[in-house]
Amino acid sequence: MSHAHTPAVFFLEGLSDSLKAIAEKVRNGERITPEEGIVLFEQGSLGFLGSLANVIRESKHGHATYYNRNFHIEPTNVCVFSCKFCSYSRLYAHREEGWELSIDDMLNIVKKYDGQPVTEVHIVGGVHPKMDIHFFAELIRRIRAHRPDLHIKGFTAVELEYMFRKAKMTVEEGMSYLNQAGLASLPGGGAEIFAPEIREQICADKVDGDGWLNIHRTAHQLGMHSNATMLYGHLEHYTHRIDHMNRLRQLQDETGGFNCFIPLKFRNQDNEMSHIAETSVIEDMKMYAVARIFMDNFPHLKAYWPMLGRQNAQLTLSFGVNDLDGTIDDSTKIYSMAGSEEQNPAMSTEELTRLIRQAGRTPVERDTLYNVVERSA
Ligand code: V47
Ligand code: SF4
Repeated sequence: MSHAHTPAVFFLEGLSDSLKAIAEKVRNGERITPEEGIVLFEQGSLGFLGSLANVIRESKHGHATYYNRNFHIEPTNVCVFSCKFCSYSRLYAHREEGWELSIDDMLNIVKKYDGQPVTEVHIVGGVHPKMDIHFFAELIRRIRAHRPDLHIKGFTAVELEYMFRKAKMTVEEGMSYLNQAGLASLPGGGAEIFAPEIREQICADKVDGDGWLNIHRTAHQLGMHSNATMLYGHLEHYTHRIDHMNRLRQLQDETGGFNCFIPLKFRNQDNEMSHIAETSVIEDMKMYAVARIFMDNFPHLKAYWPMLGRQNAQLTLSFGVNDLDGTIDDSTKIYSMAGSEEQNPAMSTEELTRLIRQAGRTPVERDTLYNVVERSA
């Protein structure tokens, strides 16, 4: 008997009743509860989780694996906050190691891509006490005037909360001001772990979980889209991961404004949490799979390859991931400083698409909003 569109049942043999019940729900396209999410983390084998995640991935996207031609701008590495996992934060105390770019400097970066087929600029950096909302609105207006077709995705909720507070603007006022200047989407950073008992230990002084969610809610209400991340593999327990994903799932039910979820593996080099061992590749793949199973209303699951390295990124494509982000220019320093696999996180489109094909998937170029980009050869 063949089931072309249902998962093979061989992996159900020998499973606990609760895992069988979860597999049945997934097969019927039903949502799993937070308690079931924890059971998956605690009891699900790598093979079981991968099979379930893959069923969902293929029913949503088939073999399509998205990538994006983008580049990053980091306006500064100076930061008023002191997240313990961040290899940047100490730089505020060592200002001589810090940099800050002027609007002209940043426009020159944009101009380097004139005539090149990039569709997105991703702007994200530290939280500099002197770079205010008007500075960034001007930057956005100048980028838009120079290259109107470029989608401007910028500023984590952490940067935004600080900008709005300094300018004495409400979240609504600040967000619509930047949106009118030309900010089109928000990246997913700064989410870390929402649960206060963990957040207080790893990034006590920046925006809290509710504040992060409220900034994304407000952006969605203005018609903007955004991403969401989760920093895992440090002090948190499975319950905190599920709580984090559950809060995102609830907001997504409310607004539908999230494009993708990006689990970020904690990397331990050169920061105040270096004593914490990094998670294994097996744990990483389980994380992606559970995310794909739990986050049923998130269209896309992204693996950020500069953090994982090329080979592990390839592996995620069998554990629910359908997006490998972009072909990023080498200006992305935050990750190489934290000890990520890729000291030079730039990959040509040819290399990225080859990697996707080698994993048995089909590369598809997308824009920020996941419209397929057709190019004549
Ligand atoms: O919020 C900082 C993380 C994030 C470390 O939306 C670390 O498309 C691991 O969110 N180990 C910022 N992670 C980056 C980010 C992002 C990246 C790519 C694409 C998108 C998107 C968003 O980087 C921070 C923090 O969670 N981070 N230090 C570290 N040692
Ligand atoms: Fe600053 Fe972001 Fe690093 Fe935290 S993670 S210290 S907010 S740059």
